[in-house]
Order: sequence, then C-alpha cells, then structure tokens
Amino acid sequence: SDLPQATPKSSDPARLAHDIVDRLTYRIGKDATVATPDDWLTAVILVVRDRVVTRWMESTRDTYRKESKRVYYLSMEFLIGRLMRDAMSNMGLVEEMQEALSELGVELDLIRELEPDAALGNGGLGRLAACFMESMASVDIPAYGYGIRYQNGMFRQELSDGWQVELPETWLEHGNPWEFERRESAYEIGFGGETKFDGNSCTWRPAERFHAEAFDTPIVGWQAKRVNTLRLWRAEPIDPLKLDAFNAGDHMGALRDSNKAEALSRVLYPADETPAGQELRLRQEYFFSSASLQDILRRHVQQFGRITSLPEKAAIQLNDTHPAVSVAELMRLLIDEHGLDFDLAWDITKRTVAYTNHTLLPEALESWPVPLFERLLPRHMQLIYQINARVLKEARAAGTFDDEQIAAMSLIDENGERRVRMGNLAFVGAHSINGVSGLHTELMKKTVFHDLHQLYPLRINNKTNGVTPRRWLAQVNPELYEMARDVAGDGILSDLEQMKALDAVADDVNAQHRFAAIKRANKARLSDLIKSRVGLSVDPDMMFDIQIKRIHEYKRQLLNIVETVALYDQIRSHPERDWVPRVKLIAGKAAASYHNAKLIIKLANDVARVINNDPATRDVLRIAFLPNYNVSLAEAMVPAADLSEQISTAGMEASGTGNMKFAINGALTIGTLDGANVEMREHAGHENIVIFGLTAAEVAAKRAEGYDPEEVIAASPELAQALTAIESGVFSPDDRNRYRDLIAGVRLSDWFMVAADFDAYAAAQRDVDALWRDRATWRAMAIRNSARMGYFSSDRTIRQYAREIWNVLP
Ligand code: 26R
Repeated sequence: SDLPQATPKSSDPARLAHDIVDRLTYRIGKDATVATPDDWLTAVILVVRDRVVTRWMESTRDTYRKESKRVYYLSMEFLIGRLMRDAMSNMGLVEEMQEALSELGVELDLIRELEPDAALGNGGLGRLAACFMESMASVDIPAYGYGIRYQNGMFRQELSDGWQVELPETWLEHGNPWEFERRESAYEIGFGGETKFDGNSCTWRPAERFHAEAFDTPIVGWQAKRVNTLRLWRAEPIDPLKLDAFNAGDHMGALRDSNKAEALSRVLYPADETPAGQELRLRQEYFFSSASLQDILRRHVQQFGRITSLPEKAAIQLNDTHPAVSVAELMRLLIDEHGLDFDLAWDITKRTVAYTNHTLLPEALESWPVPLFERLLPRHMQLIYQINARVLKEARAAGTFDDEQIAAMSLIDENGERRVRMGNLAFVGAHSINGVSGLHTELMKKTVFHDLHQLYPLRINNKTNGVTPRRWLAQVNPELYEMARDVAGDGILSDLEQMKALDAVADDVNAQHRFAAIKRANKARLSDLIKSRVGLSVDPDMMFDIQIKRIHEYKRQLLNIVETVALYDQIRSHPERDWVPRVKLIAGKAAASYHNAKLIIKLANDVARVINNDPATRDVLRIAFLPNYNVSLAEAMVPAADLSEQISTAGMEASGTGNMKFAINGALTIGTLDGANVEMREHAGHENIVIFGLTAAEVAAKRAEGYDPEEVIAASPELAQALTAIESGVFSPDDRNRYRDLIAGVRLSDWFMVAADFDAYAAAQRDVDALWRDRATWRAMAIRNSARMGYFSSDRTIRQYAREIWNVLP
C-alpha cells in the first residue's frame, strides 16, 4: 500500500482525444493520417479500457480488504456481443467520447459497427450468462465468470440458395483489445493415465497434460459501481515443441502436443439442445472446470489460509450441466490435493456448489458413456462411484423408494450402455438446484428430477430469468429510454420497476405519439438494414412481426411459416378485405447436424421468394429470413418489433429471454403459456398479451391419450390447404419432394403440436390484426408492456440468487 498507484484518467473530451492519438501512436504504431477505421476502434477501446481498469483494481482491492464472499459463475458459454458501447455507457463516457472523436474527424457510430461480436455461446444460456455478468457488477456483487476462450465462437451463417451454410467466425482476427493475457496464471490439466491409492488419498498420474492459461476481460457494472472479471481459459501445450522428436526427423510428432492443446479451446460446440456426445466436448468441460476450480482454491487459500472455510467465502454456480464434472473435480482437489477426508470434502462441496438447469429436453440432458469417462478421467470415475454409493444408501435408508426410483436417482444410467448422468451428479453435489421460470421449475420437480426431489425436497427452487436493461433498453433504444426517463425519472436503470410510472401515461395521446414516433424510427432503421442484407423493401408502416431465436422444432418456426402460407391463401381468396399490412421477419441459426431445422430455414426462404414476388399480396404481406442472427442483429431487431413471436410448444421452452427484451421495448407478445411467458402475462396484465394454444398440462395429456394430427388437419381447411401446398411443392418447384418428409412428420406424429395449435394461433393472429387497426389501443397496450416488465430485469434475478442461493449481500 506504500507503493505508488496509477492516477485515474480524466474523461474530459480533450484528454480522451489526446489519449486516443497516443494509443494510435505508441500501441498500434500508426499516424492518425494513415490509421484505418479498425485502428481507430482499437485505440478507442484501449482508452476506454484504461478508465475501466482503475475501477477494476478498486473493486478487486475492496473485495480483498472486506474479505467478501465471491461468486463464481462457471459457464461453457458467454454470448456477449460487442462490448464497447456497453462499457462506455456504463462508464458514462458516451458523450465525451463522441466529442473527442468528432475533434479527430472520426464517427463513433461508424467504428462501433466494426467491433466483432464475442459470440462464445449458442443462444439463451450463453446470453443469460452475459446479462448476469453485467448485473452482478451493477448490483455490486464480487463475481468472476469462468469459461473457455474459444478461438472460433458461434459459426457465421450464410445463405446459399436459401440453405444455411456454416462458416468459421474469426472474432480474434484483429486481436482483442479488451483482454489481458495472464501468462502467470496457468494450471496443469490432466487426462487419462492411472490412479494409485495410498490409504485414503490417491495419486493420479495423467497420461496427457496441458496448461490452461487465463485471459481476463473486465465487466463494467452500471455507473461503474463495480468492475468484475470474466476469466476465460486457453489451452496451451506444456512442451510446445518436442525438440528430440523434431531432431529425429518426426516433424509432425514434435508438434502433436501443440495441436492437441489447440484443439481443446479451438471451437464452441454449435449444437444447441441436441446431443454433442464427442470426446472433445467432455475434454472441454473438464478442462475449464479444473482450471477454474484450481484458480478458486488457490485464491481462497492464499487469502484465508485454510480450505475448510471455502463455503463461507465462495459460491460456485454451475450454468447447466456443462461444468457438472466440477463436483467430482472439487472432491478430487479437496481429498487428493488438500488432504481432507471424503465426508468433509463432500460437505464442503455441497455447501459451495449450486446448479441451474436450463432445459428439460431429453436430448439435451448430458450423459457420458462410462468407458469414455473412465478412460479420460479415471480418478473422477472412482469418486463418482463413491458419491453414488452414498446417495443410494441415503435413498435406501429413507425406506420410501422402490428399485425403479432408486435406479432413476443413480448417477449411472444402467439402461443399455452404462452412462454417467451429469444432471444427477450436479443435483447431488449441490445445495441448490434452480429452474429458470416458475413453470419450468415445477416441471423439473415432476419430470427429470422427480425422485431426487423426493429425496431432497428442499433443494429445488426457482429463479425466473431476466435481462439487463442497460443493454436491452437504454443502449438498443436510446429514444425510448429517454422517453421513459422523462416520465419515470433517472432511476430506471438501477431499478427497472420504476418504469411503472409509464403506466399512467399509456392512454395519453402525446405519450402515444411519442412512443409511435420512436417505434417508427426504429423500424425505418431496420428497414434499411433489411434492404441492405436481403434486398427486400419493407414499408416501416407495416406491422413488424418478429421471431428470432435458434431454429428448433419446439420453438415452432414451422407454425409461424405455415400460418403465413395460410394467410397468403386467404389474402388471395379475399383480396377485397381490409388486410393489415404485415412483414414477418425470422432469423436464427440451426445446429449444423439438425436436418429439420435446416429445412425450416430453406422453407422460410422458399416461401419468402414466392410471397414477396406476388403482386396480388405484396402490399399487405411480406416475409424475410435475415441471415447470421447474432447479438448485434438482435439489437437492431428488438426495438423495431411491433409483435413478438413466443410460440413454443407449452412445456418445452424453459424460460425464454428474448420474450422479455421485446416486451421491455414495447412490442406486444403473441405466445403460448410456456416458460416465462406465463409470468409476463401476470405482470403485463392478461389483457395486454395475446395468449393462445394448449397448456403444458394439455400437451402432456394429449400425448398420453394418443393424439391424431390427421383428425385435426381434416377439421381445419386452412391448415389442410397450407400443408398440402407446402408438401406438394408449391414453394419448391425445383424439388417438389423437398418438404414431403417434414410435413409428413406433422401428419403422422406432430410431437410439437403444430397442427393441434394451428387454429388457435391463426385466430390469435386475427385478434392481433384487430388490435392493430385500433392504433390508440395498440399503443396503450405496448406502453403498458414496457412499463410493467420491471420484474424481468436481471438485477432482480441476481439479487434473488444472491440472497437465496449464494448468501451474499448485494
Ligand atoms: C448438451 C449440449 C448439446 C447443449 C444442450 C443445450 C448445449 C447447449 C444447450 C442450450 C440450452 C441449455 C439453453 O440454451 N437453454 C435455454 O436457456 C435459456 C436461459 O435460461 C432459456 O431462456 C431457454 O428457454 C432455454 O432453452
């Protein structure tokens, strides 16, 4: 503390301008006259980063000095998007920076667009992790995010003749000015090999060893209250070049370790809710779990001197089962490295670890073949058997479970090929298991964790998701934010509940006009983007009806498209009617191996080609599939939506978070009673949301009683006609059979209830049309939606985690 400390840097525009040129010169080595826009971007980020670093060090020192409990959020995915506007806005630097740059003749908005998206995630789970990081800093919780620094994140999607093509995304091409490489923070990670017992403890001699090297990115909270750390690991060879092998002429062999290490942190698994059962994925999961836990234990022992106080000073949250091997790894470290006995280690593990479940889809529940697990992680396999023995003994002792229930609780699935169930491992090793919406949490208790919930009835709890209002209101929709501030005051971004004040002006004509003008401007900007990306002109006065999310059958983009086709038929049959002009926008990526999802993308494009070129309908109906959906595209689409499509088969979408972003920005929702839609209806008021279709209970009952989609189709001429058109090749004249199997799936089994919900959906869409015709009512409803979404701020979610799971005080 006697050492000199850096002086905080001023945010005076002249000073900023000076510093930018300074970075350009001394860090990038360029003169302002030859600097490219990318150079300017890097220089600006470095200048912002300097301001962030001061607060970062203060936060770190503060946590250390107060001996605060730290939260560790372990996640295989962080879907951050761009960071510059976020950091600048939370630091309060936007206007000063704009001024500084205009002095230099550079436009902030132009260079902003050059920042690549950090797309280290698939969808909802990864984006939630990013919102949580920002909220933890904003509500002043000392927190670390831990994950993998993928060299290639989510793939870039291109369309080739309407088909999805996946290309690698190279977000690190121009370097990453946000991160700090920590060469000194490296840990050894082992795989394979043998274990040798010596009394209680065990030595594991891995056959392969790598290093995990840390890269830190500062995460700034609102008004820079606190700056937390996102620590991402990159795999490194321990011995990059085996010179003896090289000298012996084995040039490839000399580099083998380097290549294997590189593969570990090379690429994000782009599979979403579909099995990704490759060895490399288990290796990635263990790699980042082990590195993170070693780092956490080192930090704890360094500060507190002993390991047994870990649960008082550290809370480890597992983001789904991807880091579930952490339960076994923490046990290993406590027993083999820190010399604790099994019982104490188990007690510490359970008191430290908590687990969040994000999906009930059976195909997304991770499990690993026992032989694979055993081969890669022999010590962990032993520990898992020991844990299992203990849990099953407890279950037997309870005396209320039959063999079938005991088998369901086991960490080993014995049906067919023996597999390690990662969900059960996470459950038994955690003191808290939470779902992400009220409905989802109740379904967890009834389905996947039915029996474990009976054994440990206090563990399951709900934490309904939320989104950060800084990014998803203020930054994406500055004009609506300004209007909200004029009405509700300056406190809304630290307390989104204050948006409630807007409720009082919902019926006010001036407020409605201001709201409408803001929405119109957002739609005009999106129209330009649509024109430039897909060449389609859309009139900003049409209704913008948007469905953006991963393409999955349960999310039912197909329902949306089939309804579009039915509407198209209706308009052609009754051109004289007063149709509401509407543009349907769809965007999202399909897992590369997900055949039907890719076919749905092609169908959207085939249908768009026909409909958009039909002079009989083009003034009232258009449809576009926008390629390469990512966080930045969402930021352009969300504030421009009139209608938000949240139409998953009830019981299948754990929560949804896009639904919340749209409503905050004043879109109406058409949706099923699924995930967080249920709670959104309660908060918005039943009269301000358009709900249709089967409930989760009705879906389950229908499936149980044996549902016949053909019967439903026969009773609905509109649906029958649309399905026939699609399957007979009306939209695919070049390949009339293209959609035969896809539609046969609806006719024969219809697992996702597209046919069952069609009539209700189409009727709900006509209700939406009726609401649109009465503009004053629509606008009042939209304002009320925006006003009443305060509950869905991720600050609220994080405060609940803090109080009810982590035992930290924000
Ligand atoms: C096992 C592997 C292939 C895998 C499975 C599932 C990888 C990634 C996933 C993604 C899942 C877990 C996911 O993103 N779930 C989503 O989480 C959101 C945040 O809680 C929810 O809003 C959303 O409903 C849910 O689908």
